[in-house]
Amino acid sequence: MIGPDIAGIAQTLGAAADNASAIPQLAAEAGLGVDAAYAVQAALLQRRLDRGERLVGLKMGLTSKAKMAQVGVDEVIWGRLTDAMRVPDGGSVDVAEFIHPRAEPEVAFLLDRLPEPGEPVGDFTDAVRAVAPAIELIDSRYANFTFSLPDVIADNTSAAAFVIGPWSPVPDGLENLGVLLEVDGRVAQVGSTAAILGDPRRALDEGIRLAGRYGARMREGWVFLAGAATAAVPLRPGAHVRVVVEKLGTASLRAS
Ligand code: OOG
Ligand code: MG
Repeated sequence: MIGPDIAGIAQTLGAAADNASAIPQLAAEAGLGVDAAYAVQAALLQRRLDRGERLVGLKMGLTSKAKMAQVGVDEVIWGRLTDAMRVPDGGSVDVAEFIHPRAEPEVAFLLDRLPEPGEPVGDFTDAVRAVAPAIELIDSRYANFTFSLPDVIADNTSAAAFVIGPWSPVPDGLENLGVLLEVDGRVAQVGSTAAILGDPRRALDEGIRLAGRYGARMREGWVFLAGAATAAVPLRPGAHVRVVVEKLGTASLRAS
């Protein structure tokens, strides 16, 4: 049997991102299952590496009920982050470079020594050097931000850009810190790090386990986004977005 055209699908999704132009969902028609969707994601990463980008980390998706409900997919997923996706804290993004970007509040981990795949993270403070408030910009390449599980995996879990605030040592009570997402000084979303799998540390265990299944290993010095604590909000031109995480401080970006 001839399988789905992994390279062709990666090309279609990569071009949609490059041109900021939405495409129809494709997994059902192409017969793309979850394993093949991760193969598309790997091919999309290779496309970025071929043009000189560097792999700098990994992100989790749909680790909170609020996110699962917003997009109608209820499985934890993971994607790849490259240096070209990073926006400096307080920096700006041009919304015209995206299709229908949304911002969401996250916590980021700076990875240190990680266990072998299949091993649980024993001591979190050995595995994680520092923690930071973060903003993820997601931008599904599918029309109307509507997709199935394999569609969103193939689309590198809607990853588009990310901002990392100041790093702090792992604080006490990481499992339940207040999270705010503000747009133009107004609170748009309120949540807690507890929304992230009950404890964002669990997202790291899940990331090691899920990515390990596909031979992806995280490395010292990488960034890890644990997944949004609340639903995402549309990013409009001119907006100033700020994420506040209790004990960790803020991360912000401006949209032009
Ligand atoms: C999928 C990506 C989800 C998160 O933090 O839950 C994600 C999407 O919502 O388009 O990044
Ligand atoms: Mg996210």
